[in-house]
This record gives sequence, C-alpha cells and structure tokens, in this order.
Amino acid sequence: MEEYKMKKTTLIIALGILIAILISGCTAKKPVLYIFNWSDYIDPALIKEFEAEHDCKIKYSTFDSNENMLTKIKSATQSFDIIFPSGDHVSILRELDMLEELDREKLSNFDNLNPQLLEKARSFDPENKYSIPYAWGLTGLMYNKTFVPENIVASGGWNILADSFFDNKNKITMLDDAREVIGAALVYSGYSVNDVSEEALTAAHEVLKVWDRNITQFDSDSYKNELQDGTTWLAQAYNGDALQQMAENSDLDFILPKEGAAMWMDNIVMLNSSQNKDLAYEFINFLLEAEIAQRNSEYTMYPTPNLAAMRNMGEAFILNELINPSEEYLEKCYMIDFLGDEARKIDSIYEDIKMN
Ligand code: SPD
Repeated sequence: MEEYKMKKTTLIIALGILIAILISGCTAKKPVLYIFNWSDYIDPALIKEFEAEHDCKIKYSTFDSNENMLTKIKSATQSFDIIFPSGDHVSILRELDMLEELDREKLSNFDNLNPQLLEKARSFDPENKYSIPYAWGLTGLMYNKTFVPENIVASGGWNILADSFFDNKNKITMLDDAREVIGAALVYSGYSVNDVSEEALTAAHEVLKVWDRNITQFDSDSYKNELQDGTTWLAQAYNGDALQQMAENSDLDFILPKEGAAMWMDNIVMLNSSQNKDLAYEFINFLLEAEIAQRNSEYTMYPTPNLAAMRNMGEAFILNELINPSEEYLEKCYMIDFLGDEARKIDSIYEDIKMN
C-alpha cells in the first residue's frame, strides 16, 4: 500500500514538472514585440487581436511626452521595437541615428496613407523614409463647466488662462511640453509656434509670466482625471484626449482657441536596434489596414492619416469641428517643426517659467 502511494506521488510530481516544462516552453517560444506609445493612443482590443493573429506577445508601455520618451529610449537598459514620436522628434531620433530606414516593399498597406499628409510629414522626414504618419491633432483648452462659468470662456481665446477668476484658486494646468506651452503663448501673441526670433520669444515669455500666476503644474496626463473630480478646472489639452474624456463626462468641454493652435503629427518608427523587425513590419502593416485604422481612430478620437480609413468614417466623426476643424481654422494653426539647436531658446524660457 505504502509503495503504491509513493509511486502515485512520484507520478503526480513528474506530471506536474512535465506540464510546467510544456507551458514555459510554449510561452518562451512566442516572439515578443516591444512597443512604446503615448498614453490613451490605441484601442487596446487591437493589441489583443494582433497577438492572437500572430501568436506573439506585445509588451506595451506608454509615455506622456516626447522628452520622457527620448530619455527612456536613450537609456541602454530599455529596448523597444516600435515607438510613436511627434514629427520634430522623428528628426531628433534620425539625427541620433536611432531609426531604421523602412523597406516600402514590406509595407503592403502604405498606399492607404493620405498623400497630402505624407507631403506634410516630409517637413521632418524628407523622403518619408523613416516614419509612417499615425495620427494628427491640435492643442487647445479643456475645462469643467461645473466650476468654470460660461462668461469666463466666452472670449474663446488663449488668454482665458489669465482671467482673474482663477486667481489664488490653483486650478489651472498646462502640458509638460516646452513646444506646446511656449507655442500657445506665441500663437496668442500673433506669432508662429516655430518663431524663435527675439521679438517673438520675448513677447511669449511676458505672456507666460502672467499665465503662470495661476498654473499649478505642467503635466500631460493627470489633468484628464483631475478635471473630472475638480482638482483642476482648466487645462491645456490635446483635442483627442479631451474628446475621450468628454464622451465619459458631459461636464467637460474643450475649445480650440480663436487665435489658432499648435498642430502636430505623431508617427510610427522602428528603432534600428529592434530585435524583431519582421514582426515590427507586420504590426505597422496591421495598423495601416483601413478597417483597423478606422477603429483605432474612432477609439482615440484623433484623425488618422489613413485616407482609406477616413473615407469610411461616420458623419459624427467627420463633422466634429474639434476633430476636423474648418480649413479657415487650420490656416491659423502651425505644425510644430524641428528647430535643431534653436529649440534650446524655447527650452530655456520653459525652464525659467517652471522654476519661478
Ligand atoms: N494621448 C495622446 C496624445 C498625443 C499627443 N501628441 C503629441 C503632441 C506633441 N506636441
């Protein structure tokens, strides 16, 4: 009897070990794709679908500013296959020689992209060789109507940030993004977001000193929750992020300031250090499929440069002026360009404002 029990126990242990080996063997074999994207910038269902279709694992991490993304990917310990930088940062990454030149032959869905937006992308990637446009958007002001009365936002301009209504309330935030913060002050002062002349930057600096009276923090993510619970009443915000929150809470609203706004395009790039380039190409092609791009755009509330997808988009999306502003409004918007060393002038004003 004792001998039988021992044999049974040994058999159970052996079976357990065998199952563990089989399980770890299966998961170890799955290829892994490391992706680094802005927060709230992809429909999570698409990640699951791609994993199932390609029998792989996606390790997905997020960032909330180009600067944080850059710091992380430069650290030797962190390695990613695909990242989503804004246009000016595509140029920066290219100068750092970190980008893989993309093989068009492997991008079967490339032709779905809007030629006009590819043309715009040439300002930061002259031959569309290293980056694929992913989404574009505009930056404006988001607020909670419960706390901010209609007459305070009625002017519809950037200078709402200076309204004495907010004095001593500690309820305003701006993005943690030098180009966006200085860009807003430049546009309000009548300049382009790319104007680094002394005259333009001095004007923007003076405006920012006034706005800064009531700014509690420069942060690109927490405002989304803080506007819901009243910790923040007014925040500089990306349009799609604002629209995602507004869909959940009717107290929230967003304006594109009457003077104009910063415009940006975020892009898909592959790092040349990628360990899994074939799978990375599969993922890019997947995102470029018309149906996938459409679903993603409807989820994130940002317009997609995928023309085939935009053609199928519903009226509610196409006619929403906060997503697709009129040509007249777009004429007052400026794409954030790569400025090379000149960007330091903007960074130093931003640091000054944050420190004082
Ligand atoms: N949650 C997605 C936010 C996308 C922001 N795009 C970049 C803007 C760069 N100024």
